[in-house]
Parts: sequence; C-alpha cells; structure tokens
Amino acid sequence: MRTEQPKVIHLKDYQAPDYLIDETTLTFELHEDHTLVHAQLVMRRNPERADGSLPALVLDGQQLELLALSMDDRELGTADYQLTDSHLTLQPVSDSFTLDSTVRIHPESNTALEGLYKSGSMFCTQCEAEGFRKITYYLDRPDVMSRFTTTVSAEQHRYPVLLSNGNPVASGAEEGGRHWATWEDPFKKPAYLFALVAGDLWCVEDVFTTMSQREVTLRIYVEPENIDKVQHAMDSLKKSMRWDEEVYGREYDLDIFMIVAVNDFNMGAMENKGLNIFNSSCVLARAETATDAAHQRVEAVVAHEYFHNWSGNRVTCRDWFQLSLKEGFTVFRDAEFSADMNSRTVKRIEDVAFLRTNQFAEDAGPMAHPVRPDSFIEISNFYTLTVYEKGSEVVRMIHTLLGAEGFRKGTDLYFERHDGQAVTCDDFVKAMEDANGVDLTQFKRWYSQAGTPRLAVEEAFDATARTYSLTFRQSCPATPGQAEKLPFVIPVELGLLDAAGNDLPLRLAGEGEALGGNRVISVTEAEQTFTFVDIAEKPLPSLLRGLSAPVKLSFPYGRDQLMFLMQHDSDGFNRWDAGQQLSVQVLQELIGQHQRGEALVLDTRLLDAFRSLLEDESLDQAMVAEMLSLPSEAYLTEISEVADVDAIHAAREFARRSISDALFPQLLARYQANRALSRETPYVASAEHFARRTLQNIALSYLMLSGKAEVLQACLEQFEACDNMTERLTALSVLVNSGFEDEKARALASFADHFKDNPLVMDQWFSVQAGSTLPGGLERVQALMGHKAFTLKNPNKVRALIGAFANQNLVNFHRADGAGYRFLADHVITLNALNPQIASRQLAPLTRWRKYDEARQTLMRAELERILASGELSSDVYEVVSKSLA
Ligand code: B3K
Ligand code: ZN
Repeated sequence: MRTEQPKVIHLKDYQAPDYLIDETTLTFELHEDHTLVHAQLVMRRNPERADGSLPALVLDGQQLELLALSMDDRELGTADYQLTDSHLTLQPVSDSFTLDSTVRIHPESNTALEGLYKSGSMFCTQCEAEGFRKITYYLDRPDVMSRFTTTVSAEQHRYPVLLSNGNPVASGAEEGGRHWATWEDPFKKPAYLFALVAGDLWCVEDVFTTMSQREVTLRIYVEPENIDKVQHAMDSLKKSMRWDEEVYGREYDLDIFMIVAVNDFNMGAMENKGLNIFNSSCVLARAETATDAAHQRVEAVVAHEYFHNWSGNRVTCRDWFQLSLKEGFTVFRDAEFSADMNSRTVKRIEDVAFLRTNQFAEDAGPMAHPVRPDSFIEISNFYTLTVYEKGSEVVRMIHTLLGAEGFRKGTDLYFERHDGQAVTCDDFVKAMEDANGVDLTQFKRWYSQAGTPRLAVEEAFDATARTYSLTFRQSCPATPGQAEKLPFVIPVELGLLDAAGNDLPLRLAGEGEALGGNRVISVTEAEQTFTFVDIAEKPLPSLLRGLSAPVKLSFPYGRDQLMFLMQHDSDGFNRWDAGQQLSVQVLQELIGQHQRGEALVLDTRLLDAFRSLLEDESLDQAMVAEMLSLPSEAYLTEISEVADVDAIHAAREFARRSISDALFPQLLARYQANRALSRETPYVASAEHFARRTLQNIALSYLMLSGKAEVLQACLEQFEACDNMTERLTALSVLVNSGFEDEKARALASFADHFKDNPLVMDQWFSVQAGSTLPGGLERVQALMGHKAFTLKNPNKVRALIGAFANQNLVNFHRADGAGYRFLADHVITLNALNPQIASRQLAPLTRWRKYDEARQTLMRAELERILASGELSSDVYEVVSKSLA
C-alpha cells in the first residue's frame, strides 16, 4: 500500500544508473512460513557516469525484512545505512565492491501475485515490471543487466522440481529431507526477467534442432492432472521457434527452454529468460476442455513469449517508458505468426475489431497516453492496449512503409547493433532508418502523440480530364496533457474499383506508368490531395485496406456502394469492413427509431447481403462467419457520441431476430451441414476446422432466437453429443441466453458437475452466465460469487465473472439504478487490498463514464469518488481513479 503521496515519474528525468551489477548470486531457502533470500551482488561504478565522485548507492526493496548486510565482507550495522519502506541507501567507499544481503520474505501470504508467491502448492515468481524489489534489495531497473546464478533449496517431497533461469549446473540433497539445485544464466539480463519455480510438477519433454543444428531441450511443466493438456502448447512452441528462424533469422540461444503453467497469474504469461511462466489458461488446451479460441490463444501466447527472447530479452528496454519497444514489436511478431499459421484475413479482422472497440476507447478516455508514455505513477497501469496493440500497429506501419525486405534489413541491424543492450524506441526506429536510408522523423509522432487520428476523405471526378482525386484531411482529438497535435504519417493502402468490381491500374499525376491496382500512399499533411490519371469512369474507392493505419476513416459511402464493396473488393479485410459499415449504418438507424419511440424497421439490404453470403458455398466459411457477425454492443458504444445502452441493445437484438426470421432456412442448412461434419470427423485444431465450427456456431446462435422446438433439439443434441468444448460451450451459451428455463438449468448443472475439477472450464461456465443479457444479470452474478468454485484470490475467476459482466453485459452492468456500478466498485475496493493490479484492471469500465447519459455519469462518478475515499489505496488504483475523475 501507498504510504507517501504518489510520485509521478517522468521520462524526461531519466538518468543512467550510478552503479552497475556484473554478477548476481542468489540463494533461496524456501519454507512453509517464510523464505530466506541471500544475494551477493558484484558491483561497480557505471563508467558512463564516472566523474571521480562516489554517490550514495540507493537500492530498491519493498516488504523485505533485512537480516544481514555486508560490503566486501565488512558487516554493516544500522548506522551504516538508511532504510525506508522502499529503499536501502548506503555509501560505497570504492568504485567496485561486493554487497551481501540476507532478507526474510513471505511468499505464502503474497496475494498481490508480484515478486515471489505461492500459486496453490507451488512457489513461482512474477518480476516484471518492478516485482524483483519484493525479493531482495537490488537496482530494479531494466538498464541494469547482470549475470545470474541461482540456488534454490526446498523440502524434497513437496517440491521435487526446482527451476530458475538458464542451464542447470548442480544439485544435491541436504539434511532434513531437503534438496537444492543451482541454475546459471550465461546471458546478462535485467532483474525483471528473473524467475524461480518450485513445486510438484510433471513435464512433457521434446527436442528442437535449431537452424545451426544445435539441440535444444523443450520442457513444459504442469501439475500432474494437466499432463494430458500440453501437446498443443508444445507444437505451438516448435512452430514458433522455426518461424522466428525463417522470418527473422533468430535462433534460440540456451540449451533448454522451459514453460511452467500456474493457476494464479495476473496476466497471460511472462517471458523470463529460459523459464517462461504462464497462466495455465494460456498453456492447457485439448479438444474436450478448451475452445477453438483458447487453442488459438495458446498458440499466440506461446509464440509471443518465445519471440521475446530476442525482442525483449537479448535486446531489452532502457526504461519502462520504452515498454512498447518490446511489447508493440512482439505483438506484431506474434500477429504475423498467427496469420501465417491460420487465416491471414481472419486474424486481421479479429485484431482490428478488438483494436477499434477497446484501444480506440482507451485512446478516447481519461487514461489515454502515447505509445511511449511521458509519465506514470504506477508502471503496472501502462501494460495497456495502447502500448501493446497500438504499438503493434505502429510497427506494422513501418513494415508497410518499408516493405517486408526493408523491414527485415531493419530488424537485422537492430538485433545486431543492440544485442545485450537496454535501448529505446528511438534506437529501434534509427535501425529502420539506417538500414533503409529513409527519414522517419515525422513518423515518430506515432510514439509521442496520443489519441486516434481521424481521416476524412472526399472524392472529385473530372470526366473530361479523366482524373479522380482524393482529398484527405487528418485531425486528432485532444488527450490528457496534449491539446494540439501535429500531422501524422498515415500510410493509406487503397484501390479504385471499376463498375465490374476490378481494381483499376493506379497512376498518380506526374508518374510515368501505373503501379498496379493496389498501392500505399502516405498522407503526411493536415490536408492533402492525390490525383489519379487515366480514369475513364468514376470509380469506387476501397480505402485503408487491411486497416493500414490505426485511424478512424470516414468516406460518405452509400449503402449500395458498401454492398458492392462487400462483394467485389479484392481485399478480404475491406470486404468485411464494408459489411461492418453497412451494419453500423443500419443499426444506427434502428437506434434512432428506438430513441424516438418509433416501430423498428430494418433496411432489408442487410438481409439481402447476408442471404448472398449464406447461399454462396464457394466463399471461405471463416469469412462468412465474420461477415455474419454484427458489430458488438461495445463497438456501437465506442462510436456513439453519447451511448444509449438500452437503445443499442434493443436495436441489435431486433436486427438479430430479423436475420433469424428472414434467413432461417439458409442458416439451418449451413448449420446442419457443418454439424454433420463435426459429428463425422474427430476434432482437429486447424484453421479449416475452426472456420467450419465458427460458422456452425454463429448459425446456431441466430437460429435459437426463433424459439423453435426443432432448434432446441438441435442445440441439445450438440450440447450432449459433441466431442469438443467449442461446440459444447456454444450450445450452453445459446441455451443460457434463451427462454428455455428447464433445459438451461439442466445443462448448467450437468456441465458444472462434469467439469467441477477443471478450474479453466469452470471459468468458461462463469463467463457464459455473466454474459447473459437477459434481465436479472446482476443478481445472477452476485449469486455465482457464492459458488464454491469462485474466489476473488484467483485472477482468472475475477476476470471470468466480474470482468465478463462489466465488459460484455452492457445492459445489465449499466442498469439505470447504478447497482451494477456499485457492485463493481465494492469489488474493486476489496481487490485493492488483495491484488492491486487486478483491482486497477477491473476499474476500466467505470473510467468510461463520459460516454453515457447524465444520470449514469453521476452514478458512475459517485462510485469512483467512493473508491477514492475508501481508505488506503494502492498506487495502481489511485492513479486510475484520480485520472478518471480529473
Ligand atoms: N511482459 C509480460 C507482461 C508483464 C506485465 C507486468 N505487470 C507479458 C508479455 O507481454 O509478454
Ligand atoms: Zn509481451
């Protein structure tokens, strides 16, 4: 908890460290009621800062009980140092020395899940960003890189497996039933990449032969009951290792790579050197217990953490303001990997839908910040969608501007130039510039200016001159601390469609010849016109293909034009996007009708468009499924000036029912065909099968709205007879959202009974119910909090129930009496004391109060005030609440 006034840390105050740590030798003595940590640090004055003086040495340390301290074998007494609840300060007498400390810590009662803690019966660590200071006194900053040797000692029968970073070098038995193991990491690393695990774990082992023919041992450790759910993660790991060699020329560098799955984990996973620690939800996957989405998430997270070995570990961040250096880049890398392993277009559609709904909302809210923030109170609050997802979009734009080859030249230079260093986003861009001989000065505004730029486009066709001009106007809304913005470099990938739907050859005025039918132009000014020549007939533009920049584009498309693009655009992503724009127009019309108290009338063009999608069996099923999915209520909220929760819900549900009524035979035909295939073929986690099941399941969810007995029978058949969690969970979810009360109750009970011993499946069971938009949602969630499988101490449970309710069940969360807000605030207050990082994350929906009507604004603000006044707040919660109210 915070005891002093929270301090704001500014990027502009960065200074290199006064001292460095060359060698770090750690010994952990793990016990049931405490742990002893001995640290020996071989230190010296940082030559970069050496000016003849010997400044005080200020070590970070929190919640540590100092038992012994010595410098160069001279024992230090309380007169030799100053101790506060966050620092240990002492005066070196020479410019190189060895510091020895012993501290006592209490992992057994660490509920914040940061530093060393227990998840169930196993010990594990989470040190990023600033958790190592809860383990020992240290220079806990990423620009201090050291070689680590770690010895772990624990009771043999409870903790047969003892792991840390690097290679195992020695082990042995001790008296009293204890044993020990020593690990040595030859690579210098910052403390945030340190890891330790001790537990009763089983592992699946494999071998990977690298491109230079070195053999690497791969091990995935899990609790014994999960040993049958590891193969998919192992396959994903091997694919990732091969892909990074092929696409980036990056090879793994140690003799062993380990992943450990733990149940209690604040995020998805952590890239500790050679010893990744994962939330079990991002490792365990098999057909019977994990959905297709979960399989894809495991593949993506395994890849993401593995890719960090180069983008993050070998080349790390100078300071935490540079977080996107490793995160934005690594998200881009994992997105490209997933695109190569599955369907590229579908992956892009999913990512863009997520970005537009969630990151755009963050960028428009009180916590908006640049990809490289200028300041923070609590760094844990900056593991955001902006740093990760928008950061990845920034790297994607560099890739688009330089082309695949130029980008690869840039990453080769970056890795070679900075191997073993802690660097900045500027260093990354500089490598791109130097390798390609380009100037990215203006482009770098993407790192420093927050907010989602708008790009308004106007067309002008001159039939006599045979020219077609597009005028782009960019602007960017003010964000906290940034009133004015300078123009961005916005790469716009585009094509011009002729009347038959073909891409016209594109030649800009002044160019000698046409350069293909798809190209990228760079909008760099506030207003800029591009004129295409040799254009005989007025074309239809397809703009920002693949979302080539993270901006909000507007062009005055008519609905018939959108339908034309849906059918003909050569860019699959833009075909989907045209469908989304059409749906948005139609839904916004319905929202208006609902608000005026008029009868709802759906534009039948949407039905026509959906009918042709369903009837055309030549189309990619995954694309059909994506295109049949209406924009979410959360997205409709994000694009509203003032979001009318009830009107949005009513309009969207009306559209869904109309689709179900009008296209029942087509939906049923697709459903039955795909369910028959699912029945006949055993589960496979491949893109083709994902596509088939996604279409089957979206069809079922529409069909169920009919309330027909034949659909109920089909749904129950799927629920009972399927061989995989994707079909079973969808069947359960549509039942839960239906009015078939008896069948619903029976299905929920049998599911819970069957999966009661599998916490990850129970998370799904909680989420499905938390997401049900039927009336009474809050009461259902409150009742579920008393279920024996629920606990506030497990972050996955909090996310599955409280998070799913507040983020995905908008009508119930935003009910007019404010009870949803009160519920969330109550739990944020409780979580603040247990686990500040989770408390702060769960707050996000309340921070969006400016989006709603006045009555709701007042209620939401009142809850934020109540949290602020609730007592001693963690810096995590304090920062988010105070910035939201500012
Ligand atoms: N680097 C970690 C995130 C750590 C978050 C700490 N609060 C996972 C990842 O992005 O790979
Ligand atoms: Zn990451």
